[in-house]
Amino acid sequence: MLVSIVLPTFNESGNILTLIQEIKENIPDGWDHEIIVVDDNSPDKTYELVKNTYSNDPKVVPILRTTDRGFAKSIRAGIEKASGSRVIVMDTDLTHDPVEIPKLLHISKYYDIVSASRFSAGGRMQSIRHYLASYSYNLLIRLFLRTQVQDNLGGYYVMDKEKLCRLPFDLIFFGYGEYYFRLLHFAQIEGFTMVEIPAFYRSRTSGTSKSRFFRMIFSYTSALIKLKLDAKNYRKEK
Ligand SMILES: Nc1nc2c(ncn2[C@@H]2O[C@H](COP(=O)(O)OP(=O)(O)OP(=O)(O)O)[C@@H](O)[C@H]2O)c(=O)[nH]1
Ligand SMILES: [Mg+2]
Repeated sequence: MLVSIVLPTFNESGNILTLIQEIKENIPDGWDHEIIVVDDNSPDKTYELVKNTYSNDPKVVPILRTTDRGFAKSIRAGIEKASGSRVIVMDTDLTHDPVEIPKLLHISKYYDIVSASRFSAGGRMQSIRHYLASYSYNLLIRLFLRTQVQDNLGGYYVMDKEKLCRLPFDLIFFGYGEYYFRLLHFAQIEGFTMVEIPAFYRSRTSGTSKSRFFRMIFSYTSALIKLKLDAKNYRKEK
């Protein structure tokens, strides 16, 4: 079986090689892999670094995007390129630990989406401040969308590729981390099965964060409201 791991990068030259190495060490027996790095023309030359380091490894596939920069759009480009029966998506700042990959893949035999969650029992985050902020905002998402999922912003998951491609990409893959609650919401409408496994999210140690707290609160909240409307129209059209 082939798993495609999609890695969106922007200025992650200090993290990406370590991450690829850690991913390779955690691919379980019985699985083949491809690692798709989708870089948005990072000024720190992340794309060139990956391309040159892995020029002899066909399992590492760097993609360079030069227009329409964006986190969710990069993930979409990676998914569209993926040829595995499973797709794993993870951040590249080493917050998402590849040690979860064997568990994710194992459980993906039984569920359409398996999400690595900070908030299910046993899940944690290195940064308490970040944990509390995300936890509180997740309560709002859960109230609003009535989702059973505890971590709607984690963005570390595995999905069955064929099921994933049934989702309305144009209504999901834009903006930033809020794309993940859109994905989960449409997956719920489709009746896909999902489960969370507890995970520990590490703190970034190299490079800088691209997210801005107040901008995020504003854009995520408007995304929540718009999602309700989009999802209603989507249900009607089906
Ligand atoms: N391709 C691409 N990747 C991006 C873009 N913005 C962020 N990323 C990547 O998306 C992941 C998440 O970005 P972060 O800056 O860590 O944002 P965050 O996880 O919300 O914030 P932290 O609390 O700092 O971890 C990282 O792997 C980034 O390199 C973008 O515009 N394009
Ligand atoms: Mg991060």
